[in-house]
Amino acid sequence: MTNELRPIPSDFAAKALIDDAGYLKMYAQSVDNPETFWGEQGKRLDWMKPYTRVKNTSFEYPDVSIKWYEDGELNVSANCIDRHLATRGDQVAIIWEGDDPSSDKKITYKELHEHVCRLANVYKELGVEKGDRVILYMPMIPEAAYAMLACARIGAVHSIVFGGFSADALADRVTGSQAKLLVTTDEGLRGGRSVPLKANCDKALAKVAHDVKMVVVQHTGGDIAMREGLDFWYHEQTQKVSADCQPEAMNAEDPLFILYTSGSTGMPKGVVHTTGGYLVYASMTHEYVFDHQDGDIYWCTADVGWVTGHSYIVYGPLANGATTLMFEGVPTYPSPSRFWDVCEKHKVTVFYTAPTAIRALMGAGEEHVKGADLSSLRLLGSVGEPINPEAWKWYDEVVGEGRCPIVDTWWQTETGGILITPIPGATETKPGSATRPFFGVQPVILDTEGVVQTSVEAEGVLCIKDSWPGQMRTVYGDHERFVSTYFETFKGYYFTGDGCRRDADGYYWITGRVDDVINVSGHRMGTAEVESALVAHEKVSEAAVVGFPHDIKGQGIYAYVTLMEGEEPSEELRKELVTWVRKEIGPIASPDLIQWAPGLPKTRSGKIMRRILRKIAENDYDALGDTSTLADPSVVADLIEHRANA
Ligand code: 6R9
Repeated sequence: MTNELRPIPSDFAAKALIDDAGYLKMYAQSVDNPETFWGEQGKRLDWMKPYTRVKNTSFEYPDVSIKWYEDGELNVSANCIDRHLATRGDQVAIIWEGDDPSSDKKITYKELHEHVCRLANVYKELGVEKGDRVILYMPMIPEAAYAMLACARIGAVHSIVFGGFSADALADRVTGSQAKLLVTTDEGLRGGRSVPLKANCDKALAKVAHDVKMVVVQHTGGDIAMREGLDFWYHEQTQKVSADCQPEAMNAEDPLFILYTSGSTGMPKGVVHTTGGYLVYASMTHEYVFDHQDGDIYWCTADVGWVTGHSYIVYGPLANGATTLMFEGVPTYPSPSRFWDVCEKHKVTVFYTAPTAIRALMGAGEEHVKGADLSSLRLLGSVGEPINPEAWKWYDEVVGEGRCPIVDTWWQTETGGILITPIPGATETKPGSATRPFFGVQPVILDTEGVVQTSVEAEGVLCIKDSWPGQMRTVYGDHERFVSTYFETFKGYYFTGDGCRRDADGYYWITGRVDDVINVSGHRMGTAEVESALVAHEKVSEAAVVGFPHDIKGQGIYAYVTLMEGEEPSEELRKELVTWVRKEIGPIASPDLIQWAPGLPKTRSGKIMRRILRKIAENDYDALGDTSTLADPSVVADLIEHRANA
């Protein structure tokens, strides 16, 4: 890892929002006097009823409680749309670029207002009320943003299920949230292939006990079944209602959305974000991290099914009156030039993507970048997993032509917005480091015993001391799980689940998860989830899943499978299990490698020793460590001998 500081490109620095002295001054204010600092920042939004109390938070186990702006009232959709109408009504709010390079459209703030109001009125007609949950199962089309904002407008709580998740995973989330309504499309389109979203919804609802209505956007025109009296076409219903809908006054602490994410144990948990603090934080981070200025064409390539899409495609940019680009397709269709062609076509100025995409495009060759005119670009961002220095340098030199700062932004579904990141006009960067904390964020490194590391250079687990406004408030329906997952291990701190190193300059380097969560192409996957999908198959007796280094995906999924008595391993069964996991969870959970394991290394008390399984998957046999506590040490030799290979 290189330690050399990269200076801020001078043309960028000359026009940037703040410089290093500005950052240091604001950072000091933010931690010395959070009440005043966040009280001021709250004013970036329009409030229907002003707040008088800014911060009321405690990380003290077990009485964890997080409230920001708690007596204020506001509406998120009014802040993302209505307040811009007077000054930016005819400015483009959303640029949509379809999967097919010949399809695109532009939606102004005025048009956005009408679309969102109409859909909000449709929701109301279908019986959706303040506080009700609405599930969105959508491709990357503008209607996905309308559907989110329409929920916010009437105070309904949206929960987006990524379009790549299976019908079974969707059913779990519909039941878990007791949603009244599902919003979807006939089909999605990705890389020229259609994705049967409505058909998946039909399959999912067959497993759901309560009645759920559907609003269906006609996107591809594909053939689908509509249930009489329960399924409604978006284009028909929105024409029947008024184009105006008064935004509901919401308390700052009313929930805005639920987003399911994988954890180290059990099934995915519903992360709950609320209204006021979340939007203040999404707006502020979008402005400072992306140096947002009038005239920017901002493109975040994430999917709205992930938190990055929530905070940095929709809520942050629109709260700031930005022009945000939404892309339906994939980086490699119709060719590996697609990202760069889109940058040229729409004159993108700020580009935010994931290391996995950078590595894949780097592998495709420089010529795909060189063919496009990227002179509009001025800032590049990265998110989702640690970016390896080689990919960082390629991004810097080949895409950014040495002219664009790179912001490597570390954050999580739980944090609502970016916590550790360079501020592009202020922070000199180092390839592979997320650098310094954002305003109000106090990172702390602890050793595994929970001792705070006070020296500048330190390594351990990453925790955060004290709250920031964008923080999640609870796990939907299970506050105890929230408290025990994030606040029990290291008392008094928010535990991130990530390992981290702090160097002599005080820069933070995220080293990856320290729990049983793996990061596949920037997507979080709980090993427990994949294991429980595998053991649900009738021929599987036991399964243990770990991550292993993968050139493009960052981590791949390695599964050790023990079969039921009498079952024989075969290539056919291997394929069957992969298909099975795709059906249970979705393609992103497909095991890359399956090893048939007659036995798994266990302690005498029956606990699977994952440390050993990880080392075997990583091909790192010298570091197996102590195996003497195993109930049967001979299983290790067998596993090593039969290690699976790609
Ligand atoms: C925003 C998002 C969160 C986990 C997180 C960490 C990893 C995200 C990173 C990064 C190193 C970065 N992660 N950004 N690791 N450098 N810049 O990705 O949320 O899907 O919840 O994942 O992703 O391990 O804990 P989420």
